[in-house]
Amino acid sequence: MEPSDLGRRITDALRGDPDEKNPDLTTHGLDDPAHVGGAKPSLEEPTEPRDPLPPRPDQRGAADVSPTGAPCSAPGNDARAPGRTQQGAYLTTAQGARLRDTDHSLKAGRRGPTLLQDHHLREKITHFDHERIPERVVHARGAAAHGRFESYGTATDATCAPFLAEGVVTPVFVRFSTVLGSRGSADTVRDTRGFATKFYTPVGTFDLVANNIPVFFIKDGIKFPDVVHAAKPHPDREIPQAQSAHDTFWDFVTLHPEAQHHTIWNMSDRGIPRSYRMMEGFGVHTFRLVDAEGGTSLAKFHWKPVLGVHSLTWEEAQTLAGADPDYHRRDLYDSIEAGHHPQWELGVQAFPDTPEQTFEGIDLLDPTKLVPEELAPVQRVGRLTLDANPRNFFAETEQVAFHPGHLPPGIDVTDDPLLQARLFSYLDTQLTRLGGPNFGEIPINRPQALVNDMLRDGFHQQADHAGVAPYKPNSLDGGCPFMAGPGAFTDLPVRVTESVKERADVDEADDPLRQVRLFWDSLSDVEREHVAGAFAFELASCREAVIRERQVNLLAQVSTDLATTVATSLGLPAPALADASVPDRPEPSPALSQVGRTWPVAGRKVALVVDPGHPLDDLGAWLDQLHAAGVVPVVVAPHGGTVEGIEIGRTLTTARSVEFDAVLFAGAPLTLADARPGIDVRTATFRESDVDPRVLVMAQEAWRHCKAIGAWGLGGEAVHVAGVPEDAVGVVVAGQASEVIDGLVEHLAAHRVWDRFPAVPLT
Ligand code: HDE
Repeated sequence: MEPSDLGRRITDALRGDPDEKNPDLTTHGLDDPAHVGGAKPSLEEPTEPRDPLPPRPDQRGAADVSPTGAPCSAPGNDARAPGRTQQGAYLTTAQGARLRDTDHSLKAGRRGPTLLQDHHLREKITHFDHERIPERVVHARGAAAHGRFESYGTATDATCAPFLAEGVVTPVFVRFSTVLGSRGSADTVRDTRGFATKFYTPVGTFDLVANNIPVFFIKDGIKFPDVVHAAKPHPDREIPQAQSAHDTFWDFVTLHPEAQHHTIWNMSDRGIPRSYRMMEGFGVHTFRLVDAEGGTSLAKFHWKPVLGVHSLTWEEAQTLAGADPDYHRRDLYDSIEAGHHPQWELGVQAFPDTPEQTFEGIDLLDPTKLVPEELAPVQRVGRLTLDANPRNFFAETEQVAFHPGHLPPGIDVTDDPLLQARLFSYLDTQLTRLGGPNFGEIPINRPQALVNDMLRDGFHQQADHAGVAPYKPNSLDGGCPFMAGPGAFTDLPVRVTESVKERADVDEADDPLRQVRLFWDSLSDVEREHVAGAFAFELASCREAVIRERQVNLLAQVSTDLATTVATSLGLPAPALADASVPDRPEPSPALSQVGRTWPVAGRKVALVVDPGHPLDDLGAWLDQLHAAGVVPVVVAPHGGTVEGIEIGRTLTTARSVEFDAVLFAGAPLTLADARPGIDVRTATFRESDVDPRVLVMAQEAWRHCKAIGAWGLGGEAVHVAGVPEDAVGVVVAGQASEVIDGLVEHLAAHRVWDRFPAVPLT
């Protein structure tokens, strides 16, 4: 089959209506425990043999392609389908022999020793003993989804990459991650996030292995082990987990001023995203695009979330790390399950490919620098939609292997020394992590392009190669495989300037803090306060005073107010240097701020607190109105079960306001028996006729975290007793539920009630 036919098949297969909502999942709250195949489990253990249940409707696995990229349904293809799910109704050994009992080992008598002869026991335990593979050395904690990328065709002048031609739909698999923590660490830690996308194009896989921060700590890949060693937990005690708030991290970034740019992004709200759905992505490096005539341009890739860029507050992030360490993973899964498919637009900043490889004085090969969007607009070239959850975490999310060297014709790398080192590292790391050189044949990693690579054998080989001549040229296999002409990936004849071999910094005159000032100057007052608070928190967690002092001295070259605020918090003298003495302050870039715009509210989570002790006849209508606005309501009640036939999503024991984007109070449940003084001593002072203290905490936290709050009926009482000012901005209290819901949704569009943060400018 020609690659174009293959592409068409894939496009056609994806043309169904994947955005169609799952009717079973839109009426009740999210987080419904996964019913396999949508069927409710029975109370009694089922005993009637039956085939395995189908997967859930929101799930999809790797495509049905052979280890060498051909669709399994292709005529004449004798390749095996990827291992799907369990087959048959009966438990078997790994060799398919049916088993009668898997609950008791074979013993000499009921109480006797276990027999070595028990091959089922040995097989079961031996396989279990080897179930784990090494976690990624960085980006170990992740969550992923399947989707599709639809190209607008607006990049065809710049690149001949076929997946960017107009109307082409390409299947994708996207993995989001944190960088520092282990596989089991919390999602909401302050860290950079990975945003890696595998485009399965018919002319070879393209991996865009991006982050949610547009710059990196270092300029040269040889320093990557250093920065990661410094940022990972201390080697003696292995603490702290998934945190940069410790001495070695700050020792490194203070001794490497070029790391300050990435660091201030981490200290900003970008370091604690609200959701993977609400993050930007950046390719960081500059790439080279090649058009159909061989003309080139330089380009930076951006992902722009349709829902906007939004973050948690630090207190929310900390609370969530305990209340729901899987917050981001759950959010991604739930939103896809509920039919709220996350979307991003792919954007490109394009620059002329000049010999200097600079733009407006910015070195495009320096990954510690960004190009402000105001100088080079981000042109939208296509739309990514994540529309299916993985069927199996290990098979897909854990085993997927990305590599910046997986490039289609039309996109090439540049000489950025960080990117050059990555081209080595990503192949190399999989050899250990995935156990050998054939990791590309694992179903999720299989290209959806025909593969004829002359690579042979090795551990875990899945392909059954025919022929005798895996070498070139040959005559024994009819000369196959042949070299391609048009449409092949071409190594561009890029000029390498005359030079001497040396280990040296590219530009010793570069001011590493210039763009740190750009970032600081571009933020709103409240965002700056968050940055100052984050520096103060992190540095206070360092034990060595010199590290704190070193960082404050660097901040003084960014902003006196920032340095003074942080120094005051740490009990250090204010550093001397004033802003005026800092010569070079680039024009601010408003695009770097998250505040001041409005966005679609689709998929935002809203708690609806109800009191089943009072009539709730209109509950269905309230939920309908919230669904119609596109938000996801979750009913919170004092106890579990149902009210008015509607499932209760959270009880007062399980709900915290930090989980939600806004909170509605339709009732004021009274203190219940399960709000016990043994858990929360405040309860001892509450009478049965008081509003339950957990309801008050919800209102107070939502207020402090500047969330929209709405109340009607007795819900107004909850807000009032909690001490939330009813006439304050972002608080909607009215007699009619519909009026309250409309008002709340309006506030949600700005994500947070920013005006509620007190105005204390840090300039
Ligand atoms: Fe990575 N990086 N990285 N990185 N990176 C890995 O590859 C590495 C860098 C990024 O979800 C590893 O398969 C070096 C920049 C993401 O599976 C490893 C250097 C950017 C992911 C590796 C960098 C990234 C990784 C670990 C400096 C943003 C997760 C496991 C020269 C543009 C991919 C693996 C996933 C993963 C090396 C710098 C993004 C060790 C040597 C800059 C999103 O190969």
